[in-house]
Amino acid sequence: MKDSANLTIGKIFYVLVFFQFPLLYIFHKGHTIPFYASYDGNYYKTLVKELSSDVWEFINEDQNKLASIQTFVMQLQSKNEGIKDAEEYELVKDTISSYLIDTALEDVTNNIFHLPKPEKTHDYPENWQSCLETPPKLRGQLEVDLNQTAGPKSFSEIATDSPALKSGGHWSPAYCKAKNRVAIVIPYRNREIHLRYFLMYMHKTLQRQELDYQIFVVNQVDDNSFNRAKLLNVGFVEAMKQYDWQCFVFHDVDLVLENDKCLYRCPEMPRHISVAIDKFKYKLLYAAIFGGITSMTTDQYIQLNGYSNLFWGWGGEDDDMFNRIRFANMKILRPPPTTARFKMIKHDHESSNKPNPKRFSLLKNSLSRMSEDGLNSLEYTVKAIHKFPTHTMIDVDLGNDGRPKAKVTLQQLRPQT
Ligand code: UD2
Ligand code: MN
Repeated sequence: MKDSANLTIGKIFYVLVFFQFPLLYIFHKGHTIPFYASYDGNYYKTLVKELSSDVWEFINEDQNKLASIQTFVMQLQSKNEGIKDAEEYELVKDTISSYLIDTALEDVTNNIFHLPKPEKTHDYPENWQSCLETPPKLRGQLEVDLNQTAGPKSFSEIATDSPALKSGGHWSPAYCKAKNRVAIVIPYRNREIHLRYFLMYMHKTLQRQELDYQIFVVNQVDDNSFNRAKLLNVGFVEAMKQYDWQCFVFHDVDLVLENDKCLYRCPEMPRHISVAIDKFKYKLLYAAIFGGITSMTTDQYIQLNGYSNLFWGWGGEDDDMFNRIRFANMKILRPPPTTARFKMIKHDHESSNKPNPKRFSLLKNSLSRMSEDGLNSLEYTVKAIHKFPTHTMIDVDLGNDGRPKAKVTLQQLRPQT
């Protein structure tokens, strides 16, 4: 035992000395920041190489951008004497960085997506009293059991429990003007049990929150890999065709809120809502997490050009949205973990939603894709819109031009009734 341990330590040492240390040395050397007493014509190249990989990709992709950065840097140069110290170096780097991000965002603004007019708008009487800031019927911590032997209630039982539901799973308070008109968008394929648990608990909760809300289930009916982010874009556009929503909550079907004091409203900045989940011991997985449940105002979503359409399979689409928000200089808010508590239904990953091997390379160019990959490049075919009593289900074909195929047949993907 002892000998083999020594041998292993020896091997590690060997690897470190002969491979790792020289590499570290070279790597370190290559990144030494040169300080110039005065500028020479090439210094911007060194600076630009120090920028984040997002920005770097962005420059590489667009020769016009490269030319405009050169001009921009020349202007900086003519105004200054030279880079005196590390602090100044960082300052110039930041200036170039924000210049680049601003140019990218200009593209987003130029390509802005135009929404269709909704079929119908809200019709509360003008003189109606607004609902209270703190809805009076909230209960706080709730009993949620996602593992019932008899399974969740049926769709018709759920509808019977909420008699005031209007067609398509729309509800609004009949006694005050809701503070927010909220579309809940669920990316979906073949998870009927999850959907029933979700509806069985969430309708009651959202009603106690006194929201004007509707549940949109966006059902991917083609046989390509699952594309959560593109489904969310489809949900956004299709919901906006129906009603003048102000606020969007993008919601995994397998999460159920355990405390109704966590209000599904849209505050002034994009929000990550699924802060504390039982599966992760009610702790945030990592600081930049933006998966699970998020909310954004209609305007914010348009400004961000929605989600990317290019993430086929599991993972990365949420981090890409995190990057977009960061680039747009928005902040991410989170409700307190004491109320933003969720239970997650236990599940495996579907073979039609395998981890996407391209997610890492896609995430390197979030910034350069932002202005052209999203709402303004969205293409899909709606196959059917079902206005069930408990929810609106939008069957959508996301397209199949060379996209990875799921390893299941279309028949298997159809929801069971
Ligand atoms: C995590 C994120 C999720 C998303 C995903 C990566 C949390 C809590 N969740 O979820 O938001 O970023 O990683 O893509 O951080 N779905 C179906 N049918 C399928 C596959 C997926 O309906 O065949 C829907 C469903 O709404 C599900 C969601 O997509 O909740 C996310 O998929 P998942 O639950 O399999 O992935 P998970 O739990 O790792
Ligand atoms: Mn899940």
